[in-house]
Amino acid sequence: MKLIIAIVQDEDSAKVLNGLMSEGYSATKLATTGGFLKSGNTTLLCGVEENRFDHCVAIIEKMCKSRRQISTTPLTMSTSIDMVAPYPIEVTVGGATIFVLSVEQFFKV
Ligand code: 2BA
Repeated sequence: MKLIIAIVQDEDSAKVLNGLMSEGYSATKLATTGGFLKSGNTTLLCGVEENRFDHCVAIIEKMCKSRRQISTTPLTMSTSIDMVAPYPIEVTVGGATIFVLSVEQFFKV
């Protein structure tokens, strides 16, 4: 069994979950925050048997879009006095960021 940890954008999370549920997968949704943009995203935990792994990842890939976002990350300027100025930068976020772990044991009690 594999554990898929998928970080997706909030806008895509309902579609991904519906896609997974309708194909018989189980998933857990966590409300998370991206370290760079400091804005909300969604982390999905999904345990799948190895023979269904590719199918499960394909559903996540299909339902997630990449989007451009503007971040106003504070930029510290070194002058005689330290100044922090907002500096807009554009980044591309997602589709999905996926980590895959091998599961040693899985059971319910
Ligand atoms: P955030 O950390 O908010 O990052 C949002 C987007 O900002 C990233 O999109 C990337 O395009 C950009 N970005 C992130 N860190 C950057 C940096 N140090 N310098 C310049 N640009 C940077 P994605 O790569 O698609 O990541 C989307 C979200 O997935 C991230 O949100 C984070 O929550 C998670 N993530 C991505 N890579 C990760 C990793 N290696 N470990 C843990 N979480 C990760």
